[in-house]
Amino acid sequence: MAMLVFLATIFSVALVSGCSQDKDMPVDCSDLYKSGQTVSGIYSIYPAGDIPVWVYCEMISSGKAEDNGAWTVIQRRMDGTVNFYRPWNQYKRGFGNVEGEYWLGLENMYQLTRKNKYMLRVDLEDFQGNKVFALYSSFSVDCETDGYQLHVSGFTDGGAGDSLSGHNGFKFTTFDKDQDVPEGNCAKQYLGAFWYGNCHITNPNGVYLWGEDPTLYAIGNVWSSWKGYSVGMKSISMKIKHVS
Ligand SMILES: [Ca+2]
Repeated sequence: MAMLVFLATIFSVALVSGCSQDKDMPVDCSDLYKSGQTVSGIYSIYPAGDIPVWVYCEMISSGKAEDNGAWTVIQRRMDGTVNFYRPWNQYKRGFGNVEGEYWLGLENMYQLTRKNKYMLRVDLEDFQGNKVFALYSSFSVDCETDGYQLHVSGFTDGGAGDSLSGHNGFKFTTFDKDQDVPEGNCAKQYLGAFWYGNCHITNPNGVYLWGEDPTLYAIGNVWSSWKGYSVGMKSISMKIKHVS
């Protein structure tokens, strides 16, 4: 029995990913763009240098400077087809459908942002077809043993207001891993998974609400600085761009 417990301990330790593995250069959508892949679509990238990860790349080469470049989509909701109420291991590894709704995975986000600087853009659309965005000049995620803590700063308003800076410095919480501020679990309370503080200003991985529902306060995929806590987004996507 003692040996079984010992083995189980070893096994659980081995499942936690390290913080500073030395691997090859990470490859993201920016690298693809530089190599001539200038069309938006699905590509495989190598955030950790060895294992391919499918991702949607938004390649934008016209318009304003803030739009241009190669954006690696790390989170996307668009039609409610994927369940985002999931456990820690799935948020760590990533899930969903890269052609539609998906989460790239916290470990991939950490691997991407630990070696290079990234900016973050959050695009939002409501069910009336209004589109806004929020831009952040710096985005990174710490390693798993640091709770995949979020670092986000440098807000520029694209009409959405700032619902994310208030999440800066918080660790990631799922229903089965509580790293938030309150005694309870914000993921359980608001049916999502996020860098919850006490608890949230935005809940992009919350329930797909299909619009406004005041009876379902703050559990939807809301961005409160734009539409409050009762209006779910038709689409929300988070994307990062390598900046030099
Ligand atoms: Ca808690």
